[in-house]
Amino acid sequence: MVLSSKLLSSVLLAVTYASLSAAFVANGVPNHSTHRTRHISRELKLETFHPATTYETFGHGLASDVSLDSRAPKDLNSTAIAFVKSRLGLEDGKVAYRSGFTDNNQKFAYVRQNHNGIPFINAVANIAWKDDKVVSFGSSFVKPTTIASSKATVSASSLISKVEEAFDATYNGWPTTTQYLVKADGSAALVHTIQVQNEAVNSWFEVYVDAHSGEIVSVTDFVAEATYKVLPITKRAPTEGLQVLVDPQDTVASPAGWHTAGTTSYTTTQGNNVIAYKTSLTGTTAQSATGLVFNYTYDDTLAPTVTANLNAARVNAFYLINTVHDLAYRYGFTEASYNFQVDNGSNGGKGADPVRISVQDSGGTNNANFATPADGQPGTCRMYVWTYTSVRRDGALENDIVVHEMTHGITNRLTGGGTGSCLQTTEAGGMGEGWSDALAEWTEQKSATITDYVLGDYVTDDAAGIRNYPYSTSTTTNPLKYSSVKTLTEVHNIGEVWANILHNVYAALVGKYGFSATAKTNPDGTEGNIVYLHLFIDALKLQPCNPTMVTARDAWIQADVNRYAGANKCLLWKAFASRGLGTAAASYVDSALVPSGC
Ligand SMILES: *[C@@H]1O[C@H](CO)[C@@H](O)[C@H](O)[C@H]1NC(C)=O
Ligand SMILES: *[C@@H]1O[C@H](CO)[C@@H](O)[C@H](O)[C@H]1NC(C)=O
Ligand SMILES: *[C@@H]1O[C@H](CO)[C@@H](O)[C@H](O)[C@H]1NC(C)=O
Ligand SMILES: *[C@H]1O[C@H](CO)[C@@H](O)[C@H](O)[C@H]1NC(C)=O
Ligand SMILES: [Zn+2]
Repeated sequence: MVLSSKLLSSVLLAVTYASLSAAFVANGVPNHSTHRTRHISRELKLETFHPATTYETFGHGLASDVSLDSRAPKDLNSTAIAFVKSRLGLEDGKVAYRSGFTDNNQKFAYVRQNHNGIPFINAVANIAWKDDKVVSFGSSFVKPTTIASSKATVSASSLISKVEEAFDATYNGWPTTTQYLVKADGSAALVHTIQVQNEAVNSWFEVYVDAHSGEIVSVTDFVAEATYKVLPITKRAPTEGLQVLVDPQDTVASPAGWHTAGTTSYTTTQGNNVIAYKTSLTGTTAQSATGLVFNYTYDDTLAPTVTANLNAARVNAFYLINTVHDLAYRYGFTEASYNFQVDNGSNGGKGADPVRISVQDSGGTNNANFATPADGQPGTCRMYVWTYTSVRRDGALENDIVVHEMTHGITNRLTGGGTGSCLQTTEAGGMGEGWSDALAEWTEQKSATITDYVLGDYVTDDAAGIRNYPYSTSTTTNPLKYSSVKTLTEVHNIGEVWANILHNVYAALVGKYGFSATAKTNPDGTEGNIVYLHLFIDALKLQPCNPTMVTARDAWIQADVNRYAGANKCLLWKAFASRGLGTAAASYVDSALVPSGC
């Protein structure tokens, strides 16, 4: 017979049963400890829910005066059930034993919540004993607000084809089961579990379908997550520290993930959007462990070419090009608008054109470049090693350089309809350099604070970076104006004028509307950095072939009319005019004028 401390159980009950409301979505942001959003496809997004877990540890073991049941469990099954019933104050039949094992002087048991003989999928508990004393107890048991009838009204077999279609996968024959699933609203649904797989894209799901309504309610994704040790895109250089990122892919932009192109899956730095290699296209980096783990440590005291560093460089380049692919996709650089993908599904545009990024390319030093042929032919990016330091530095490890290069692909494809031939004049080519710096700057922002921006400072080991002035809202720090172009001939120098104008547009928008930290994957917000990137991408599509700063400015103003009903007209004009691109600007003569009414 199990004796429990009434006081202790009621405290535990309060903790355990209060968890459901605390676990709800706060301020529209799903709680990471209980929720996970899974984008299955562009059409299907599931919010999966796991009730909050309480966990207690008891040092050398629960004292026998707290619970007699902490003593030697001979039969794990009945002892575990008795302990949980006692601990949580539950009636008979509410706890079902699942499994357990003994390891020397330790024992482990795993139980599930139960109702009418049907176990719960996501309300579970685990108990551990050492020397036959309970040493820990974890529980996600809940008190559901409502419990569906335990007798299914829709059969599992009648739901299989619906699940296959929704998940683009095939039922794998594993026997279906019927269980309870606690939902985020606190109710317990009766669900059928149906397993589907798609070998081609390496997907394998257990899908939970309501056994009364037939609605798909949740899913377990069995496939290991992809893991990359990289320099996160908001950082600039390895001095800020590489990090292990898990599943950074955005499956709205890359529905099959980053390692599947059409019907072919890879375990290397190759996929639908990019192939990162050295010397030849087969010179990719393989996963360092199964399950798409790319865990290579970069040691910047060693040459870039040592094996681990080369692998880290290819992984970083792969990660960055994919990340820019995904974020640009969210803002409208899609298959139909001539992006870079092997397989473009049925979304228009031409396929067979991923970005090929050649890391530590032997064709040069101290630079990088990006060749953009028309839609349907791969873009080719070459990253070089930089020789300014005694241990040489790798451009693929300075994020702003890789993002700068990838942006050439975006601007060349979006201007003039995917031909890759519409940024050819000196001025348009210069603006191409400017957009590339501006997008690199955008990706590295972390807050609404506007700071001056320098790029290329790691590879050159020079705080001033590779441009003549930092991008700045201060005319003292950066004196460049539209009229500066008159005396400039080199495209990067001209680009600095444009990038600095865009820096001022960015500052004005973020100053007015604030900053979204989730802008890379959520383009729906009203924050300034989101508005900026929408106008940036929209204007590229609107502007003429071989634009000038004047016509590109007009495209921004038009993009704002199209997307925001002109809400930012005066803000934009003022920002452009502050650097000489006012209404009367022409032939590299500045104008500070703004339209009447501004
Ligand atoms: C998330 O849920 C846990 C468990 O209920 C709770 O402790 C935590 O405060 C929640 N976090 C947020 C940000 O709401
Ligand atoms: C646990 O014990 C109960 C009651 O004896 C039994 O019905 C059940 O099958 C056992 N479960 C396992 C997993 O051994
Ligand atoms: C990555 O590798 C290091 C050893 O180099 C190891 O300590 C770490 O656990 C690994 N991380 C992952 C996520 O594989
Ligand atoms: C997209 O790319 C695929 C693969 O190259 C091709 O089969 C398809 O015809 C292309 N166009 C459309 C509209 O999907
Ligand atoms: Zn460039």
